[in-house]
Amino acid sequence: MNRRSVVSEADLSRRKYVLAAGAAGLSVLSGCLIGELESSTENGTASPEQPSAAGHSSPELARWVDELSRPPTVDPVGTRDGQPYYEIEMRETEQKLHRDLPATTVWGYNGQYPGPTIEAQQGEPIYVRWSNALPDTHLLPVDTTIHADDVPYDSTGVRTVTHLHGGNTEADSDGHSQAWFTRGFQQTGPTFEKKDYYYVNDQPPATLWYHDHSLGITRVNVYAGLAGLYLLRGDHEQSLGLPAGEYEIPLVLQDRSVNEDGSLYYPSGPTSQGETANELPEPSIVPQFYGDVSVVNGTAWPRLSVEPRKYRFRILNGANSRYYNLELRRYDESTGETVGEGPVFTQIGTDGGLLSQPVEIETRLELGSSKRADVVVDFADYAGETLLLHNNAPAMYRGVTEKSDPTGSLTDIMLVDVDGSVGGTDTSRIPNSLTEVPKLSLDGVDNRRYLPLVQSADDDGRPMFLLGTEENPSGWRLTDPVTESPTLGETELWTVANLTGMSHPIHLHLVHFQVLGRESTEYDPATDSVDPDTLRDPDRAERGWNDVVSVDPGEVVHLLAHFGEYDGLFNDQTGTYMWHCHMLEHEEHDMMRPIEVVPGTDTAQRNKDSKQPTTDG
Ligand SMILES: [Cu+2]
Repeated sequence: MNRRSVVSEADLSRRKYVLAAGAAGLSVLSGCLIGELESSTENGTASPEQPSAAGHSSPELARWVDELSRPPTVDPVGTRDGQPYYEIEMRETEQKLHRDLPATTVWGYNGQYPGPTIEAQQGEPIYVRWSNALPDTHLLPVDTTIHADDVPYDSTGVRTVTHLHGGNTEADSDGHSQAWFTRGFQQTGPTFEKKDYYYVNDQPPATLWYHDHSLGITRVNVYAGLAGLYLLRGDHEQSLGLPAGEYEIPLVLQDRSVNEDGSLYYPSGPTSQGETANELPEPSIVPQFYGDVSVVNGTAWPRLSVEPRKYRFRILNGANSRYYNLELRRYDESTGETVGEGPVFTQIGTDGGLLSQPVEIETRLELGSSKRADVVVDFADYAGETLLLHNNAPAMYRGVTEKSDPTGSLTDIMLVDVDGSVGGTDTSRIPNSLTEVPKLSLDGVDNRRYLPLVQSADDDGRPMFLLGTEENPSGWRLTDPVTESPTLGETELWTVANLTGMSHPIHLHLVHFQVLGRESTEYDPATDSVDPDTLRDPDRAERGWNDVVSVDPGEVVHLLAHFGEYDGLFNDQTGTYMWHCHMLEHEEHDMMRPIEVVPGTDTAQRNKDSKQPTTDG
């Protein structure tokens, strides 16, 4: 069942109100919206020929002329304390994104875009030295007013810091946004602690990824190419018989805009998007970014050849702002038309690891920015056919504004050619039972928080989104005092209420949470209790460990998060982490807040008792 099909009338009336409020500020981006406010929020499939949000159109590129490439895996360079030690250097490089485009200057980990895949094993810690060999100045427009009090924009060198997204990681290795460093560690940010990051890998096997998280320039650092996958594997998971080796393929989905000379295009401000704006800084941050070129694993509109058998795909939404809502469709390449349904996605895992049971995705696979899906697709019935990986998520996802979306959908993502015959016998399988996912329950909750997502404006009158609390529903800035200080060993209920005009993918560092359920923003934390029986259930594919949750406009999502080891899974950590919207333009301005995990009274004993787990979840 698609949870979105069960929105009450009350939801809808409330939704109109909040959307009207939220849309006002968005007009800076997309011009006149008011006539569209009453239109339905159903997804439409817009023409892919529409220009990008920035009023910039990338050159016409022939589709499906380049093969999909697979990011290489990276080997350790040695050991440290008996554990694998990696050195991964960020540097500028030139890379062909498309046959007909000149090479594009990108930034890549080890000079590769996307970065090389780190393959780690559950229970085996690794060290990584992320080093910075980037040029003195940025490749893309940088708005020096964003966190201007905390960021030395006038100093030489590009600031970077790498966050392992989904890692249950010690705070000093988490990639705090102010733990940045410049080339050769010449200059370091106020929370910088160490050069060699330590990943304990004491969590269920999962599809993690790493990316830049540097304060004020995360959006442009990631856009320049600083992102890669981190696959945490486990003995149990590897014994399941899932498709493996050449039949396991990562798909890093991104949208980009390019210029005729092949260079990356990123808008220097909303004024360059064709709107009238007040006097804005130059460059100025844009509220959202939507590119008009689909890039998968660093190649524009690629095609992939598969055998008619099962494949495992590790799909990451690595886009700055864009949502993807995916399905495979039969495709007639001579007409460019889709001609029927293709194979379904069988989802076996989400952000934090395997689901307990496989889930057939009956509608579409929704991925907000930074969300991962571990899926199996069986191409056996499609021998000799061509399939299109099709997206119908508009920009400004699930807001009324999506109908006036100036970018349209980026509908065509990737082409899949299914060979006429299978190379060998397909012995892979999808077991009915994948793992045990211990349940977090409302009964075990020690502390509750109400966290509204709200729209605001900055001193220049630019729209911005903030995270609030029950005490301050109008929202906090990033550098306001810490308001979320969970105690190690405790379980919390986080009630996230979206009072803005579009969906936001909300990400917590450190912990993986479970989605208890959803209701409308009629919910009042002062008077209403949370009754699981009256909530809309989480999507079936959400019933595992998540670190990103999509919160639609007018919607409240109740999350259960346990801080520390839980039922033999995860590990105890204290210190400062972040939580934020993962639309990078939102995170930067200013939809990000600290989490300070504080020790509990029995923490010392728990640390003494904790052991490396021998099972994977
Ligand atoms: Cu957001």
